[in-house]
Amino acid sequence: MFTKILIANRGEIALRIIRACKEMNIRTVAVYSTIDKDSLHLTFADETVCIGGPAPKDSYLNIENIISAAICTGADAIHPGFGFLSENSKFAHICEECNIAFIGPTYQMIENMGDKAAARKLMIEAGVPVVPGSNGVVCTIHEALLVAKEIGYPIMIKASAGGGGRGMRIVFNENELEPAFLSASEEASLAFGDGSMYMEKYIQNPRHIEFQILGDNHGNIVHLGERDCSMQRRHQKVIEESPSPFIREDMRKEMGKAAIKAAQAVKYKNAGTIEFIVDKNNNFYFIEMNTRIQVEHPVTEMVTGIDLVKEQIKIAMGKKLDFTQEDINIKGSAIECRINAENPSKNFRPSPGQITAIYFPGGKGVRIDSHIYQDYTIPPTYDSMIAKIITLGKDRTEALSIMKRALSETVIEGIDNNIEFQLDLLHTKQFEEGTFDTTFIEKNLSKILGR
Ligand code: MV4
Repeated sequence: MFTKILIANRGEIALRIIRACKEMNIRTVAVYSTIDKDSLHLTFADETVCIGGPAPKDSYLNIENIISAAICTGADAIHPGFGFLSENSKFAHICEECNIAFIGPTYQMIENMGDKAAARKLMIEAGVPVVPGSNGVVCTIHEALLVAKEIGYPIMIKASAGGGGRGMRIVFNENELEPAFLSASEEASLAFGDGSMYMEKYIQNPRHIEFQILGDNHGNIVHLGERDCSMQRRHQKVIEESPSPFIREDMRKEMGKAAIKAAQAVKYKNAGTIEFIVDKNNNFYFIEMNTRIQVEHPVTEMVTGIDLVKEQIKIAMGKKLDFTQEDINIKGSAIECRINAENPSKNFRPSPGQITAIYFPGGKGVRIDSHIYQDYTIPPTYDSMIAKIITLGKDRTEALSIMKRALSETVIEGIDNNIEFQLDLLHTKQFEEGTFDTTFIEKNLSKILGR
């Protein structure tokens, strides 16, 4: 049993984790950078430790300082949240060696799934549908040309060490292949210290559907349904929802089975996400696995009633899952809108600064996950997400009407934000009908902004 958990993160996810700990009677240690000295996660935690300067590499990415803070405060475990060190296998390994539980999968799993070409190869071997493409890494131009000839253009070249849209190139014909391969590999070398590339057929206008997985240390693995994350801009999700408006029950069953198979193939432990892309003909393909709790986890919590962060902690303590796949029921429909300090009409330019007035909505079916408060100053140093507004309705129509009502009640003054943009998105025909894909915002930006 853990008696004290250190939260190696900041912002709303740090609050989210502290809240779970409090309800479980576990003491908490908040760590912070100097620029976060007035952050709410410090107020909520039992103890606080400053771990360095504002730059992530000096604090939230500083492994030595975080481990020292854990040892000094006698923490049994570290919850990494998302971003920062959450998918850093070296960090997870060091925690293990220091006898501090890392609340997440083993460092080997993080490493295996972080290598996207290796993950793809593993899924092919496990019989999980993947996009037609290379069997693992492609080492030479010669090999790349052969693979491309076999699967047909357009193709996508992806960095093994990339993920989340980084280090990718679309190639439309043979002439483009060599320069694209070389420049992408060069870029990946510089960015990730690893220039390995793999290839996939390019799926046009895909939808992004991900399955939430939980696995315990006793071999039990369940899925908690899907999240539709197709409403995104430049690989940043903007609205997420569960269930997906376009997936029918038979397809959900089939994708859920594939997601479980994928997680079983790596004997997955703790919370994870299997990402699929879905094409126009409803073919689905595994693309990546995320080995962390995700920003959009609340929509799954709303429709399943399961507290994912508490489950993560219980799993890390060695407890068995106390429900089976049959026990999991998806009830109602949940939508999450990410509220960012940014100006959508100025190319989504970040808008840090002081919040001068704030009012968050309430009422039936509304959940707010946020760390901001009156007079808080949003630092320019980190992500611009300042709140998540999540609504739950008996069906999608109700969840949507609650969201429109909730967003229209919200007041955030002193900084620019994307609330009006979110309202405009919710009122588009494509969102109302659930017919959007991952290219929707980029293709319709001027229309959405001009509403
Ligand atoms: C693709 C694809 C089309 N074909 N792979 C982008 C993020 C990364 N997780 C994978 N991504 C994509 N991979 C093939 N073979 C299109 C995307 C993609 C995308 C995927 C999910 C959500 C949003 C996206 C936006 C643009 C491109």
